[in-house]
Amino acid sequence: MYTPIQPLFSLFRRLIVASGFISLLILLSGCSLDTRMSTFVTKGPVAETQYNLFMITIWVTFFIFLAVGGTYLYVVLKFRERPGDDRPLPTQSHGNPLVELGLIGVSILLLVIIAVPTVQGIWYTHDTPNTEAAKLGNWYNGTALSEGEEDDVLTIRVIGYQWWWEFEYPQLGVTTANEMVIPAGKPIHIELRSVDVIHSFWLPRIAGKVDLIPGRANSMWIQAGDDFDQWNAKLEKQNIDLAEMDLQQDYQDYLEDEIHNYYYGQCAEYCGDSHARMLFRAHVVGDDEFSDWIDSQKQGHNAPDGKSWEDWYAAYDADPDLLTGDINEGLKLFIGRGQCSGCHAIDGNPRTIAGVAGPSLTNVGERHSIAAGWLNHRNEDGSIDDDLQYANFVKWIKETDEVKPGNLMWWTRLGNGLGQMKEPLNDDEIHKLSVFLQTLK
Ligand code: HEC
Ligand SMILES: [Cu+2]
Repeated sequence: MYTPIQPLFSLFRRLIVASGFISLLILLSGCSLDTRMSTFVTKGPVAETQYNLFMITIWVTFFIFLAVGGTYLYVVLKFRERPGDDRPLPTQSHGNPLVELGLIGVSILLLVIIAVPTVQGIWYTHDTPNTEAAKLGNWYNGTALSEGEEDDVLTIRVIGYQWWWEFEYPQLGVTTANEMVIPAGKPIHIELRSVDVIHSFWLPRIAGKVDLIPGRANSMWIQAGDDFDQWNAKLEKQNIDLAEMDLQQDYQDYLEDEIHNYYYGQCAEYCGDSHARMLFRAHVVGDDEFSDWIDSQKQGHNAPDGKSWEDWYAAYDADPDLLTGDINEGLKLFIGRGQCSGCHAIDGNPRTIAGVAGPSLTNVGERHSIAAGWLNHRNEDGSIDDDLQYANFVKWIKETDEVKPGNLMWWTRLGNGLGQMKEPLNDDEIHKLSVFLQTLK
């Protein structure tokens, strides 16, 4: 006997096969969760808390999916009409207090299961922990710490610009751009500001995103890797015989092997033309390396040829033509015809601006990328590929507008952007500027 239901069933069957296939594809495409911007392989307590909450939610919703979908499938298959079937329609009923109250009860229970860790997670990720070990005075061993800030945790002020990032370390008096250097295993307080539009700070492996909103001070905290107590607590849970171990040494090994690394971040809120090219990096290092980096950053740069800045500028003011060689020529272009120093600070050099029209170029030769992470010159082993770095500087100065469409080094209201130059920089000048920039380390 033909019923109009039958074609529906064969459609249904085909749909099941197709969706099974698609699910398999999705599963396979997700095989590698361990990518550099994965939120599944977390490196630190904030990201871990967020990951755990995500998994709890996934399991609860998966359970609901199975329960509802399973019941549905069971009923549809079991009570479907078969050929030659002449069972009468079952008695129709409506309303069953027991079932309805039961379902309400189960729904509330499931929501509570999600709500409790959510609220706990919100509390935990809101306030930067100020543990004894995290206090600046207890681990920072360089010379830059301001007085009276020994008991504070490290603060980094992150300022969003279209389409790059500024990182200020107010307690240590250092400013850098696009690549932040942070110590492993320490909570770090992050202040988020924006000078133009809304951006969003996102370092997937270390912490979820928080927006930078103009006229508003947002904050969050991040931490790369566990601190000693967190690490220790995890070992205890695994019932490892701690007496056998040199705990301090093993903790240091854990930081070095698993946490010290180069992490990839990204602006996660659409902010205009080059939003997709507004990346950043976090270089996670040990206490000593961090302290050395701060000191070198603070010291800034010397003049070329081992001169003091006083001598170099005296020579420059007397007769710039006597300062020869690519590096001198590059610096002359930087403060002269190129107008670079009108937008870029290089700490140490007294005639670069202290303003912030563009990223600080102090130690730009040490960064593993330029143009806010868009042009990379980092080797697998963490060193810098010098040839590539040179090529990237050339490319950036020469084709600024093509590398990052709309960027403010090219198009600027100040009228001194590279796109407004009457006579554009020629290849020889770009070569000299690039050689000079490479010496900034
Ligand atoms: C009108 C201001 C302005 C001028 C003039 C200017 N820049 Fe820039 N510069 C910027 C801005 C803004 C950025 C960030 C662009 C971006 O990533 O969106 C930048 C980025 C850079 C970067 C990449 C830094 C990093 O770490 O990502 C380098 C290198 C650089 N400029 C070099 C130069 C040189 C060399 C000159 C002179 C020939 C110059 N700039 C002139 C504003 C300026
Ligand atoms: Cu953006």
